[in-house]
Amino acid sequence: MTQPFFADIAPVQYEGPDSANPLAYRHYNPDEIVMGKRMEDHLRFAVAYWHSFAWEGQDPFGGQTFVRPWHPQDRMETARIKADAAFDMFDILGQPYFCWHDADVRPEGDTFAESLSNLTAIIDYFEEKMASRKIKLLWGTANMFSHRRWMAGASTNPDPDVFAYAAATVKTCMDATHRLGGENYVLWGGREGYETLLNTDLGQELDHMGRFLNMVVEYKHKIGFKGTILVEPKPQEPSKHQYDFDAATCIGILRKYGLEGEVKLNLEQGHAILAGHSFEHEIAVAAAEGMLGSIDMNRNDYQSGWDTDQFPNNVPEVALAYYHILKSGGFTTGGTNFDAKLRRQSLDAADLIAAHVGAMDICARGLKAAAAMIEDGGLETALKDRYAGWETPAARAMLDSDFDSIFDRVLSGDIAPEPRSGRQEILENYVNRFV
Ligand code: XLS
Ligand code: NI
Ligand code: NI
Repeated sequence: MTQPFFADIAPVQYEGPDSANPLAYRHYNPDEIVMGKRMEDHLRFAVAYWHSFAWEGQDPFGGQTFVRPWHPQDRMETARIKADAAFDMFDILGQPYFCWHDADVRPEGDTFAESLSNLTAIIDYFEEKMASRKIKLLWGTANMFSHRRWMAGASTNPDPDVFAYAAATVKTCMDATHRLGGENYVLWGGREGYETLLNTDLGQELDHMGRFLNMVVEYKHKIGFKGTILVEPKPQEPSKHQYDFDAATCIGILRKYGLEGEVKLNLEQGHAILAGHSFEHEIAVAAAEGMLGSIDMNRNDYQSGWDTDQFPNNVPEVALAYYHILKSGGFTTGGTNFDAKLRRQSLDAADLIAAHVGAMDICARGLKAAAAMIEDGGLETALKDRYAGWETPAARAMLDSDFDSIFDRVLSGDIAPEPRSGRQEILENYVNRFV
């Protein structure tokens, strides 16, 4: 341990399902083989620097509740203490990845140049720490939503100076991600949207966002970054309306600006819920388009209607998410990033460890259930059966015909639709056998 914060917490071990130790893995067993692959390599867990180390416990009605050795976070000295604590936690959890925003890891400078030199110094520090560990960077990203300069958006800001600042910021964050061997680069447009159409030219803002995303891709190729560029959909919050509303909307935007072969999606459970979807819906939409990149695993409160970013705690839901991930071939450069934060009363270092341990166990159970469903094949068989009618030559030929010839067949009496059960409850009961 380099810092006293986690001093009395030992590295977390797999102890099996019967262990009563609150800081042991009961299901996450990195070396266990699931569908021919190590569990660690399936799940590819990442810790999110922002929620675990940068967030101080504020909510809309109250300020800081956490008191950490790295507070206040406005100095390089405390940024290093924060990094020490973060890497101590990575050593305790043993998860293979982490993720950051520039603003999480370095203090804001008085000028762009000063912010950059702070970032560079911290990236040097990370590089040093990573050299002696197996921890890797899943993704880096730029925080272009907290500072007041971003209040009307980053690439969609009506002020071209802010667009310029955003471009320069993303360049530095891509450079830093590339230097650390990051496997993806994420763009989440929290303020790429609007508060009111009364002051917003929606079409122009979208064109600027499309051009900006193309610049990201051009720069990726220029520097030889081999990772995946990911866009993270969210319907609203902080903006009243965000352009990257959900997976389907993002796919439309990416196609419109010619980026479908270059950019994939990072899907988050809480954002799916905010958009009125289930997590597996978002994953299945992206997978159907070959654009499933990575996931931000968390859980939104189903009553409060805002982005509560809780740690996952629902095996059936997580199992269905991994079912669609496995069905699409599993992660390549992506992984499971815990974009999740403690409740603001959870003050202790042990709370932070327990939150991740529980979440990793929930995901491991979900993965095992998903793999068992795939190996059993029950859902796949039911799906094939439901669409079996399309296997007949007449049905297939219909797709290459036209309305008139279809009309003739229907009129001649050849076609007589017989409604069939969708068997939803039977299928739900089937899933419940595995979770
Ligand atoms: C916020 C987003 C954010 C992104 C990274 O709701 O989930 O944390 O994942 O900017
Ligand atoms: Ni989020
Ligand atoms: Ni997220």
